[in-house]
Amino acid sequence: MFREIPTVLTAEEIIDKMFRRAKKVEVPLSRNKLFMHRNLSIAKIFTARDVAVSTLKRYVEKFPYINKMHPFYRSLLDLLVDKNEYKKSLASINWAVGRIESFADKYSRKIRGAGSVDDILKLRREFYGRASSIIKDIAPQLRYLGEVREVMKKLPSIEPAIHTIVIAGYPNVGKSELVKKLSTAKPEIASYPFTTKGIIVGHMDTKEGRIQIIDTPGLLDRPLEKRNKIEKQAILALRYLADLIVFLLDPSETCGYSLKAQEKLLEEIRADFSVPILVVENKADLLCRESEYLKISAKTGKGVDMLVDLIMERVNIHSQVQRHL
Ligand SMILES: Nc1nc2c(ncn2[C@@H]2O[C@H](COP(=O)(O)OP(=O)(O)OP(=O)(O)O)[C@@H](O)[C@H]2O)c(=O)[nH]1
Ligand SMILES: [Mg+2]
Repeated sequence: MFREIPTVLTAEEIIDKMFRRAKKVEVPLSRNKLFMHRNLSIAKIFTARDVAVSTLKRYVEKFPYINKMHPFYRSLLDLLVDKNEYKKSLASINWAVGRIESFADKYSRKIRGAGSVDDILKLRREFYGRASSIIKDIAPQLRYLGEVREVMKKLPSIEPAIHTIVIAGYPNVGKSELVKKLSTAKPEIASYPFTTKGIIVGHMDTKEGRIQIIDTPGLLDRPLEKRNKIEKQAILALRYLADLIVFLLDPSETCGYSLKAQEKLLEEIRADFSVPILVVENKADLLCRESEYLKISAKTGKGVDMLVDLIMERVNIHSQVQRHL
């Protein structure tokens, strides 16, 4: 989705590109020196203008409008970039385009009326100076857009229209291990908490079509205002994407957190989200307690087939409800 955003050049790079192209411009030789210099300088000015304008316009066109995005992306970007700064940067770039165009017009007109080669060369240099300083003025905005691009490039590619299962739970309970078993995603798995730092998307191909499986960063049981940016991404996935939440508990407590704390988080999630929740106990190879929940081991694969059946049951019910709506 965000792959089309072009690399953002620095102000210096744009200026270099502008002059490099202008330098190559040639016009047919003519005995009328004044006429020839006029044509040459105007052609150079227009080339410099075209390079700057096309480079900058592309940014304005290709950087997406945050307000037109799916609410998940809108909220995610709100969390990860300064939306006002982003909008202002694009507006400044648009402003620069207008200024460069109008200076190009003005100086080409002046050159047409110039009476000597010296005047023509002076006017051309003046245009170059003006255009360069406009581009230098927007150097911070170009730098900021470059940073936003890096953030956008790393955003997960979500398809909001397809059925989506979000895997949630405390840190280190085995969410990523499960997502890896269930889907095409290859998340990092490690024996310490907060391994997953963003939303990771995988797919599962089923009879009902493609399903999205989303790995989320671990959540601690604490109020939203205390949550860090990493945890907040998990909350956004639950809020905007989940058709079903698979909530993983780790009764072995090898994750480093008590089962009690994990269950408290589960209750909070039940209270905060009106999405169906499937509670699953992981690490059954280490500990299997008596409870009403499905027991699996994401590591050995035990019980994972059963989990897939349960997920498919929910997907079928959901699809039927949707068909009747
Ligand atoms: N014995 C056993 N270990 C498991 C099982 N599932 C996961 N683990 C281990 O638990 C540790 C954490 O697994 P992850 O999948 O990274 O956990 P996570 O919930 O994604 O963790 P965060 O991304 O930090 O929130 C890793 O060392 C896994 O190998 C399981 O079923 N049995
Ligand atoms: Mg993880």
